[in-house]
Amino acid sequence: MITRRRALSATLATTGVALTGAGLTPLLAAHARTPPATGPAPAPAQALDKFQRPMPLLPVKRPLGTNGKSDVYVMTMQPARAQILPGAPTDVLTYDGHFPGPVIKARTNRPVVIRQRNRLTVPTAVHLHGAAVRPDSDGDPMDVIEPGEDRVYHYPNRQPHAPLWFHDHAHHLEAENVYRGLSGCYLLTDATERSLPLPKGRYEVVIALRDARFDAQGQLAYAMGDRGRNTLLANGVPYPYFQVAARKYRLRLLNASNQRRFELRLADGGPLVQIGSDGGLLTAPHTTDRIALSAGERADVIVDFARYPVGSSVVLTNTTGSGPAPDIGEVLRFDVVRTAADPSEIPDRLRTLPPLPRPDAEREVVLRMDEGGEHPGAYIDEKVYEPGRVDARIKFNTSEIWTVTNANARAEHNFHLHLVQFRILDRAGRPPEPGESGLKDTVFLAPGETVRLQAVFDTYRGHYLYHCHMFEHGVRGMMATMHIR
Ligand SMILES: [Cu+2]
Repeated sequence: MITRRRALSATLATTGVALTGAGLTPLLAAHARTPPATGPAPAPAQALDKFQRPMPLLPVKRPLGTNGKSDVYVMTMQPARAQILPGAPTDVLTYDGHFPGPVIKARTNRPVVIRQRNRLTVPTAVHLHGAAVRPDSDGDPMDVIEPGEDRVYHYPNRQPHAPLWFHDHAHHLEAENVYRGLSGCYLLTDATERSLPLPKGRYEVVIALRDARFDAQGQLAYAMGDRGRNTLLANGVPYPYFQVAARKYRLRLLNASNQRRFELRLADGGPLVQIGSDGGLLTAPHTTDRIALSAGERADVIVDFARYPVGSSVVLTNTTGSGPAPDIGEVLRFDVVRTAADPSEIPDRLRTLPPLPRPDAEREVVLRMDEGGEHPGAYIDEKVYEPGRVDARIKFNTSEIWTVTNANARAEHNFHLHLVQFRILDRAGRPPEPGESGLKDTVFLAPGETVRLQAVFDTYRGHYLYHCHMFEHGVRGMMATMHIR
């Protein structure tokens, strides 16, 4: 570990990134080939004509083969140029050349093995968000793949179906690495999910949402904590349209933004039926007019476009977050272009969840960051993340209740536990909303808010992270380590 850490420190030194969270000075990493901004001022997002390009379907990655009982993949992290804006292509960092990355489809109890080849100029670490994996496959921030090296990650998939996603987690580099493109979806399915008559095939669509800021040359502009990322992308395209049939669709939504939270609605206030969240299906469908997604969260939503006449459109809107409404108020447009048979149904009961055991321990976690200042510190329990320091000691095969508080008056946070899917017991003293009553791995915390959650630590022992999933808060220090033993 010391050797790796020394190696990473050396790399970080050459890229101009300091190793301490509080005094972190973000400088352009070696891979950032963004030319100096000598042209006209960056075009505001509203200058982009909306709904001009189709939303692409994300490519599904095929396994190279099977190794006994595992699906074996080889994936290459490589620079690429993506046609995101009209005009010049944008330099991005990718898994396999795709922006955003490809989708991996996995099955419960069928392991996946991925050889990740780092052909970038920066260290990387791949974290499968929401998965229970051994520590050496969890993408620990200090356990990096150096440029030019390969690393094999083992994903046992011994957990129920869930919409997982993978992204970079290299210490102090993850925020910029993910921003430049290092994220992808990983859909884990099982017999429970497959037995349901939900929309499938072409009527099940992954939509990865995020924000970005582009400079005058059409390059991704990165600055820590930038609140000016006002261009919204769906599957890598700004403000696309998506042609649908007048029938039910299952939308697998991911918020892959560094910091931005979305509150998604149909422009006509039409119903959204939420059937799942981070850890898979809810126990029962929940009809709402609003889906809130903080950075890293997922939602599984049915929209019935049979409500709309063929030839009409409905815009998916966003009603929260920083930025001018013309930029951030609309996400994509659904165009209803044809009729189609619809044998799909939304069952009244989707799954059962095991009752929570009696807790063995309780602990409190406080998230806080400095509000204001050029390089605000960010803390868990008033401490900046220190690799190797154990902040929470947990007995294997026990269950704990964590009371997590956002101690800020203005800043939003969220909270992500590696390794486990947890249940939310209450939010601000009230039972969780139906949309967050299932299995979760990331939970939003409004300023001043407290959430109590319960997790069972019965899969793997070792060191795992817990942190704010607003990447730039994590980079500034809002991360900690739990040791399960
Ligand atoms: Cu935060």
